[in-house]
Amino acid sequence: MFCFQCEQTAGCSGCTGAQGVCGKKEDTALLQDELTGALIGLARDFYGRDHGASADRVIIEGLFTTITNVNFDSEDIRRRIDAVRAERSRLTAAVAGEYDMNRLWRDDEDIRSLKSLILFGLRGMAAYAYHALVLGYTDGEVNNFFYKGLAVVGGTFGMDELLPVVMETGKVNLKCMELLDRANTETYGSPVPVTVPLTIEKGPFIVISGHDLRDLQLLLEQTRGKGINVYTHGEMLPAHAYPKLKEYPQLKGNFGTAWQNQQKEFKDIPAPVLFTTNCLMPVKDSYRDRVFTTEVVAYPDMVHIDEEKDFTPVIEKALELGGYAEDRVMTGINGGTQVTTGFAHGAVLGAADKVVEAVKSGAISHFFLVGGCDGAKPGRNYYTEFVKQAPKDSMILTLACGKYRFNDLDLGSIGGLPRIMDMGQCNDAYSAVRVASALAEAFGCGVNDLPLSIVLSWYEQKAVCVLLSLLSLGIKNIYIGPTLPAFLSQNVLNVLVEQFGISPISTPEEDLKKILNR
Ligand code: SF4
Ligand code: SF3
Repeated sequence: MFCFQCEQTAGCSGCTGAQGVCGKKEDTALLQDELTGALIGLARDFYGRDHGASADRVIIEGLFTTITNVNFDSEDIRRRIDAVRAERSRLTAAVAGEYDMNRLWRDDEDIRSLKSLILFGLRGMAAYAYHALVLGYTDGEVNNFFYKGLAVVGGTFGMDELLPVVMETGKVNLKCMELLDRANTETYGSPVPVTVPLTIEKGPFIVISGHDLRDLQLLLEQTRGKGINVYTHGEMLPAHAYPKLKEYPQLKGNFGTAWQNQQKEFKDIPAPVLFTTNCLMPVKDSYRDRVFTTEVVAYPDMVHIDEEKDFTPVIEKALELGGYAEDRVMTGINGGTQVTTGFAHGAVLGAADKVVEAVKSGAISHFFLVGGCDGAKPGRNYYTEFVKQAPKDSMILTLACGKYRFNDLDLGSIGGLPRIMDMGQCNDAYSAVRVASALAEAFGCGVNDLPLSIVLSWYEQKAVCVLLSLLSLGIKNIYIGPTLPAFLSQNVLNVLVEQFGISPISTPEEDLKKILNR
């Protein structure tokens, strides 16, 4: 096997051998390559031609399946490969062959680097397109681009031809995040700031993890009046802010911290855990009888909830396990007992006058967007330290699961606004873009001229597409860590440094000094 798509890749260069660092086994990795090669074949057939909604869905699901920590189930991936082939032969006599991913992995390193940016970006974007799709929202431009992007990955192109497609991936992903924002806010209302307790009340409960709001809503419907409480985990936390979700009284709070702590936090948990997306880690024996998956998430021998969305097995498990006997006060990484969320574009722009006034009066000196994925590497303390050391008159905007490093800190407020504002999931980077553009407009300058710095943490492929979206907007001087992607070749990195001023993180002290003296 060869895989280097995520931040924890072996030796910062690539996972090979019998198993990846994430626990993905070689046979699963090879099947994921086969699935991707089959998708490229389908895309080559249909790029620029009429393709129906079912082909779109096969592509979106197939790409989503191969994101890090989503699907460990070879059987399931085999079924998906069959589905791609069936779709192809249903639509046409296959014109182009399937693609052998080894050609990509063995390609010239600059070509491989640019194609990887496109492919991994498409995988991240597919997850967002999927969440929008299940709420009934699709976009022709977004769907068409999956075909174009995949066809390009399977084609023969030089650096000059690939670079614009890399940027286009970012541009189209912005559109896709906007689509998902519309799907989420039109379905569940515009997020409002809320305080979310970390205490787990006594009695039966269910923990739901991942990004899919629709799964949460269906679960809340089915647990109505059953005496079962529901707690979010990981990227599901921002769901508390959506008016139509927060009105369910049994949606009580948030369990645990970011994904990489799950094997510790789920040990002997007296409740089932439902995974709607990444990040699922290899399941330990201490809780393997209580892990449920749905959507494209799968793990061998775990109960999978199919498209009918009958959550009865999860509900029965919650009743059987019974939860804690007494309320249990839990804390975040820094000892806080509650967190806040809901500062999406609607809420922040609703307070735009206050924000602009605070900047003009000098009460706010700087905005930092510190967010992205969390992960297990020790270097990620950087983000906690960065936020702690940021000047007291600066605001911290955050999003995605990286926020668990510091979201339980009480850093006070400025002009009635809390200094840490959680904008939501990784896809809510769209909110950050909206807020940045509105500020730029209010101050009559460009986004790069704002007192705003972006400090990203990355782990998997959604972070790749979000980064490409920010670059496609011309946003410069982004800091990225904890390490640079293994799939950036030196030449491609040079382009990103020259054109966009991308920097790897160093130490919080040094980076803050650089940023504030700029
Ligand atoms: Fe390795 Fe990451 Fe690929 Fe898993 S997803 S095999 S950890 S590079
Ligand atoms: Fe986290 Fe897996 Fe990326 Fe949506 S849940 S951000 S790592």
